[in-house]
Amino acid sequence: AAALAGLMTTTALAADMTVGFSQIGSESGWRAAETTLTKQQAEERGIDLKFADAQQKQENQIKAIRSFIAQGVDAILLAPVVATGWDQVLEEAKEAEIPVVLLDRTIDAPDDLYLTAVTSDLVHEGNVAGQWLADKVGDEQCNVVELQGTTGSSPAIDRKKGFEQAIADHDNIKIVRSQTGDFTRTKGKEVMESFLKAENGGKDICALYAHNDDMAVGAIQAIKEAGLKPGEDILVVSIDAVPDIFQAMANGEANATVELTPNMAGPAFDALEKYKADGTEPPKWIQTESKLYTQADDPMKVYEEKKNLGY
Ligand code: GYE
Repeated sequence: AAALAGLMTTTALAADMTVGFSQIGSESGWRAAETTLTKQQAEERGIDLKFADAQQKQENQIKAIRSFIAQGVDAILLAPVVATGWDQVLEEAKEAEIPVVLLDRTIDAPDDLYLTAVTSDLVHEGNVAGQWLADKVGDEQCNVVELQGTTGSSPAIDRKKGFEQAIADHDNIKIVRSQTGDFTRTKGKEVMESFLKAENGGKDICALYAHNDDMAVGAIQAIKEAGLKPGEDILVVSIDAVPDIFQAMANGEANATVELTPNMAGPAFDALEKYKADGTEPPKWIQTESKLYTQADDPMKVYEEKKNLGY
């Protein structure tokens, strides 16, 4: 009887909850780590995870959400590639009484269309990056080039806003060029090449602010190919704290990064399990921490630690 009971429990656990996950894609090392950790957490918790990769297209995310609704999943995780255009499909999820949890990005929609959003304070991340640069350059003239994240995404909008807030009182610091690199290494390199050409071969550029480390790593390659020293001739500050930026810091080629945890699924699954168990509504925003890392923080030690965290 005990053995059978044990079997029953295991079976029951396996069917505990079915969750559909509409993931943006794998545009960055950070996003790939988020996917790995989400799958690991689902496995550990006996959650049946239905995974859909949208290749960074909103229409694919909307299709995936509709398919999850049709399958009658218990809950949906959504990392929304852009901030607008979700109302209709989230209304359909609400109609079907399927709770939606947003991961790592927010949307411009009434907050009764989602259970909670698990994200960092994206404006604060931009603030921290801008403050670091202001402290670093003091009163020196500093022309900045900016690699923005995906156009229309909440991180691109908010990280820009936060950085501009932080440098607003420093007339010596100016953003002279700003363009999207779509959060990827390839595009980050390409756009940085155009910035270098447009700015006297890069001699007039004091610093790069990249909305994520992957674009910064691509840009570092471009700066080296232009015969300049990243991290010295052109300061490099970015966001995510993925392992490779610590490798660059150890080489003196990057200066600072603001950490974004890839473990958004932990708090998301906690909130969903509680909501399912006793109807407890979580807060509409579950905020994850942001921490500044610089070359002074033993980058190779951090690199080794990060390498075991799903990257
Ligand atoms: O910084 C970047 C990914 O949505 C905040 O998306 C996230 C961003 C992250 O492409 O690496």
